[in-house]
Amino acid sequence: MSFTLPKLDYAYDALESNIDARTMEIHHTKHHQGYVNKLNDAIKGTSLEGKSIEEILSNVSSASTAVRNNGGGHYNHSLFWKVMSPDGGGEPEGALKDAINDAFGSFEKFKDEFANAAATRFGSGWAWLIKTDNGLAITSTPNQDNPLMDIAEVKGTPILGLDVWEHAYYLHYQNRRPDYINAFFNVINWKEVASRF
Ligand code: MN3
Repeated sequence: MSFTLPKLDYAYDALESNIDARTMEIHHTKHHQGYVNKLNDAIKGTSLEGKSIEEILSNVSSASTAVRNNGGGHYNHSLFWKVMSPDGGGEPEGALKDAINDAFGSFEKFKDEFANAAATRFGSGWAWLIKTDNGLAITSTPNQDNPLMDIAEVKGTPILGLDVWEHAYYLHYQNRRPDYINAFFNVINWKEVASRF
């Protein structure tokens, strides 16, 4: 049993002009596929073979650097593709909306805090909206780490994640990470985020 690259629910050009087709195609077929391949190589013949990705990440401190980087890469990108949609954007509704208001005061304040976490993550990494025992929280992680990992500073279950590695935006946005972050809000699939919540 090994991990496989998930198919996208939409075409590579479906998120234009917020995220360009070439970036989506390279990101999915080269970067994410690379994490899948290297993760499978890293767990082959070890006690991690056959375990779920969540199980592996929850005890990643005892695993190799290759498992940490590529296991995180596989989980993070699998979530990332799902929380975007060509029909995305707007604002969450229902219980998720209430939880965002409880945690951050308003949707606008949530947006500002999430965008700030994404913009200020130095170098490569991710910004997250996570579910914790005390409600929702925003955090960020370096490289391919995530809040499911036992080594994470802030732990929780990711319900929204934004990839701020340059490979996620450089072709279209070059150094303008804040513009990419703003565009991401136009494609967030709030229905998917709500179902994970
Ligand atoms: Mn990426």
